[in-house]
Amino acid sequence: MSVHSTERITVVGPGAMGLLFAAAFAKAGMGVRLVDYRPDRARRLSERGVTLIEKDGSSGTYKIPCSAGEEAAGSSDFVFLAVKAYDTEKALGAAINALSPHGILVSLQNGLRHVEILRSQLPRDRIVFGTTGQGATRVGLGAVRHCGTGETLIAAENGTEEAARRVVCVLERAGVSASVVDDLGFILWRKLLFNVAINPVTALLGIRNGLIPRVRGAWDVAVSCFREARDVGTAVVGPELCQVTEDDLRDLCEKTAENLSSMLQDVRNGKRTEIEALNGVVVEEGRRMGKATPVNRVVVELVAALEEARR
Ligand code: KPL
Repeated sequence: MSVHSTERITVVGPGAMGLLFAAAFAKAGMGVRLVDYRPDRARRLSERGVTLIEKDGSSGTYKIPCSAGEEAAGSSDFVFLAVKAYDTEKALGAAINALSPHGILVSLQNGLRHVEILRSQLPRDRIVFGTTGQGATRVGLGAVRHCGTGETLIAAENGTEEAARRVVCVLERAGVSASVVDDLGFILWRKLLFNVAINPVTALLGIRNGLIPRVRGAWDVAVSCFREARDVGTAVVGPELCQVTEDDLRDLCEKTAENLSSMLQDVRNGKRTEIEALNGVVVEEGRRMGKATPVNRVVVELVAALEEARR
């Protein structure tokens, strides 16, 4: 299927992932703009452009118009929502505002709860959900380092098959390889298993993803979080989640070895983390399903304490 070369894309949120995708679209010559809720930062980003440092160390700077939202109104065939799970509600107005009448909202966010929030505001066939294992580290205002390539999966559900295929085409034109899969619950949980293992351990120890499998204590805690989450997830989405193994976790740590996880970046930048949307959700769902999650519970407490101590 071909994607029309004039498709217009908006990326909401100039964090590491938003910058990575926006720069990839711009590099491929696609029409992309950024939305940032802070007008002062939006102006500076427009002036400076977005710098993408590739895995081989080469870099390019791309001029990408960035605004607080108003100029993007009604203009976009695809709006990529690239904000933290806890900012979903806050960013949704700007995202919906940027959509053209038949535009598609795309969310590759971490966690589970954003699904219901987005579905409460837009018809199901206007939203495409997915997950991405891309590793991106923000290295200053408007600058991002591409630190690894985990898989990007796009869910096609009843009514979104065509939209999902179009999203994959757009991503692939930008050099992001992606596949369509048919089980949203499965891929969200699969990604959650990786996030609950990698993110808090890297944030608490201050290490890159690649060190986790090489440091015994780090690996043990990561695997405990992973196993508890898989136990809960299996009860929620079904036994196929057992196919996700510790080898897959190790593989993602290796593919994103040089990355600073999003949670470690948040801690270092004194920002709120996604701990509640990740390990916190595993604890909540565990309670609901009658499954014990002691390690995830401790990890939630520790990351919350770290956030508080750094404030
Ligand atoms: O999703 C990520 C994150 O940091 O939030 C991974 C895939 C773990 C990459 O660091």
